[in-house]
Amino acid sequence: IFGGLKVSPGAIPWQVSLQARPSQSSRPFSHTCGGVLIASCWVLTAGHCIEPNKERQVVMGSLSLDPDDPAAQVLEVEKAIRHENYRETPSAVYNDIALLKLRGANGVCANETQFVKTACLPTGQLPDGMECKISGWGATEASNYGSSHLLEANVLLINQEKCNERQIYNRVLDSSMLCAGHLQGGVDSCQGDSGGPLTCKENGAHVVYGLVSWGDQCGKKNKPGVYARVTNFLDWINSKIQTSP
Ligand code: 4AZ
Repeated sequence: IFGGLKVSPGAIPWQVSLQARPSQSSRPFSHTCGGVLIASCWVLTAGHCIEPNKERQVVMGSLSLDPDDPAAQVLEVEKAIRHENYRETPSAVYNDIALLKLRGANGVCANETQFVKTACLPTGQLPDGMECKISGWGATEASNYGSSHLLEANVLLINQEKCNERQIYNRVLDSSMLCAGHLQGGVDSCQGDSGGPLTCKENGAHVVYGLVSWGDQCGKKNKPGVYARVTNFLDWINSKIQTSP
């Protein structure tokens, strides 16, 4: 997160760290992306966070990602489901969404605590200009290597036609994306935040309105962050969760 502040314990309890290592290796898992807990056994993340031939785990409840943190919960990923129409081109990433099914017993995976809770799914579009929140352990204005403490920042929802103007993203955005940030620059998501939450308040509930997806670098003027537009994928999410054995 560029231009962020440290998150207080329990303030963003749906934030997870998606960690990966090559399959069949005994190497330690390392943070690769963010994610959002939406049910005890389900995490939303970005499609581009799902590389093949990886073993994955998620860590939640810990701001420092220290596995010895007594509040940390570490869960194995049983299955990763990337959107069928996920597509990467040199100019954009389309349908950049995936679901992770966690391994558990009897429908229980993550345990709800003060530090681990689910975010709600949105029910409709929210207004341009609304203030929402992003968070992650990704790169900062001070370090390309990311932050050891979870950071957050406030961003504004940006009108889609405005964000598609020539001096911004020049017509590459489609309905699977939304822009949020500050057109003057300075506050933004960045590499390593991908898949993590853009949450907004809808009728008093925290809803995951976007997932960190891409952008032209980080924190630049007229280059706001681009997020997967979760309202575009509600049927997809519900169908995958319902039909998963
Ligand atoms: C990335 O490289 C990335 N400023 C993520 C988010 C943004 C830019 C790049 C948005 O994963």
